[in-house]
Amino acid sequence: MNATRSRQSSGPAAPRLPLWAAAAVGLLAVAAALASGHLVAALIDPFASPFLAVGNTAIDLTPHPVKDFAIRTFGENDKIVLLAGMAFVIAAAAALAGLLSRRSALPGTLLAAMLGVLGVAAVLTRPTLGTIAVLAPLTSLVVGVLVFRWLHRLAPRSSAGKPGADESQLVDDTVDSVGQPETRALDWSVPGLGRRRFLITSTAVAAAAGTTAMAGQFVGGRVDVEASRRAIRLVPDEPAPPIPAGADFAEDGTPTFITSNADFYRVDTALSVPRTRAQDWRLRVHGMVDRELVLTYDDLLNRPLVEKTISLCCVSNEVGGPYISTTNFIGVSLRDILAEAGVQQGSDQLATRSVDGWTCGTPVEDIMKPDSDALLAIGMNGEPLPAEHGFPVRMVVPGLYGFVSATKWLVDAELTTFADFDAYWVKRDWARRAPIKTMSRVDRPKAFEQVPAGRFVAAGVAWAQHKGVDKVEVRVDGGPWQATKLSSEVNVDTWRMWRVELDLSAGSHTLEVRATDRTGYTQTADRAEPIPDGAAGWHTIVFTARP
Ligand SMILES: Nc1nc2c(c(=O)[nH]1)N[C@H]1C(S)=C(S)[C@@H](COP(=O)(O)O)O[C@H]1N2
Ligand SMILES: [Mo]
Repeated sequence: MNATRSRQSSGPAAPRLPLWAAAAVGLLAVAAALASGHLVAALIDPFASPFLAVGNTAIDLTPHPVKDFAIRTFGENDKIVLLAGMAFVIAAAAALAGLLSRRSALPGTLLAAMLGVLGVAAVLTRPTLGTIAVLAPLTSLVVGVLVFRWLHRLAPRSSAGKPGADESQLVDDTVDSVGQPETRALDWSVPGLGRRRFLITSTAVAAAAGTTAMAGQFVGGRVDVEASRRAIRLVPDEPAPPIPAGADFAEDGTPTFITSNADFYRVDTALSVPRTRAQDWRLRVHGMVDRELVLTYDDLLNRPLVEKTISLCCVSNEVGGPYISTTNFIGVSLRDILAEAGVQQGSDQLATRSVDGWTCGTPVEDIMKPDSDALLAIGMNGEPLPAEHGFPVRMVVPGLYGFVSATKWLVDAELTTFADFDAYWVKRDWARRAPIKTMSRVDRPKAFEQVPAGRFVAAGVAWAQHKGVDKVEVRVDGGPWQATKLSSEVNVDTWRMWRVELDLSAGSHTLEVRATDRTGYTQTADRAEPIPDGAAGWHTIVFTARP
């Protein structure tokens, strides 16, 4: 058998795999490799799945302008785009590995092994994966190499230089022990048989890979987060005041005042949403404290539950961007918890960590001030947090951008100093401290929209969390600033809507908006990029009024 194979690959007229078969061998081997690694990962730690580990490493290594571009361009689909892109690159590499191996299985074997080593490296460098997690990419490596060599051996071959070289032929060394190897290997008398056999085997490998990957998904999902969520009833001891009538101008084109959980914007670095059941959740509060605390979900439920209406927004929002939403957060006072732990003199930063390793640094003073509404939040709009928004527990601190305040899937809180610890985005050149900037946005008209000339209602939203929106003004074509009507104020930590009636002549127009907050500050025209501490400038819309 071995003799036969070595003669095939080293002989001067070694037959070649047809292109389609070579590509298929590569693709199937890699599919089998990823699927088996995914299943093993599901048994150890779903994040060890080689595909996900490579993706997560790619996200962490991505320079921020690219990440910014991805968020801007693909929005909340950025992860799907990344996964699809990875799938495409991996498939192309797999097919290439096959094509390079039309004569000998060696190049493909080496490439498969290299992919495996890449997976091992990705898992080893994930901050939250234990060493045992390398079993997943190692499984991929071994399965990938074995399946590659096995299919390569079964694949039909054409003789090099023979006319009609794409006619597949039989090289069936699995029966070598029965027949005579030399003649079987060069037996061209049964065209089609090898091809059929290869197709059947390939289909079986594809089906097995699919089933294995699905089994991995199923087993990995065995932590039934949805069941855990459904079992929780949240009844705040101190409900938020009802939202007054006239809190939004949704009929004029603004968002609704409260964002539904399904529509709430989502920004995070997690390729797959972490799954921790409420009953398994623990939060350790430690560092510069008088006494360390370990809290369970029940501990939180046994505290006074408050409900606060808060607008959360993302620092990577461009001027006019969509990454702001408003909800009724339910949670417990973070100030009370830190007070119980006893924050020591000199600690100015609360470093928090999510179960997937993401970190965040929040000024202690923002949490500890007397009227603080900083929360360990467990609910949104009456429901337990949706998995994508941090179930079971996240942090919320009104007035600060999410990246310095809103840790989802929270598991660790350490009192420290800004001198001693840099969080995830700070290491990537974003600001250490990032209060939300006073901002306004035009929602109607949309950029380049065609609207009827004459009377037209423009509308939008403004926010200045923790300060309050005092007024919003617009101007058309660089004319005088004119006042707009504001919606009923809910509280200073939420957005406010504006609307204004314009009289438009036919033609092209520019509409600009600016907000003034309760400190008396008015937004200026000076543009700033989102990095390092939030975008600034007037949202400006160009549109057309048609007669
Ligand atoms: N674990 C974790 N928490 C996180 C992030 C993250 O990447 N990982 N992103 C933060 C950022 S940048 C923002 S703007 C908010 C967004 O919260 P949301 O997705 O619920 O709207 O979550 C914050 N919390
Ligand atoms: Mo953000």
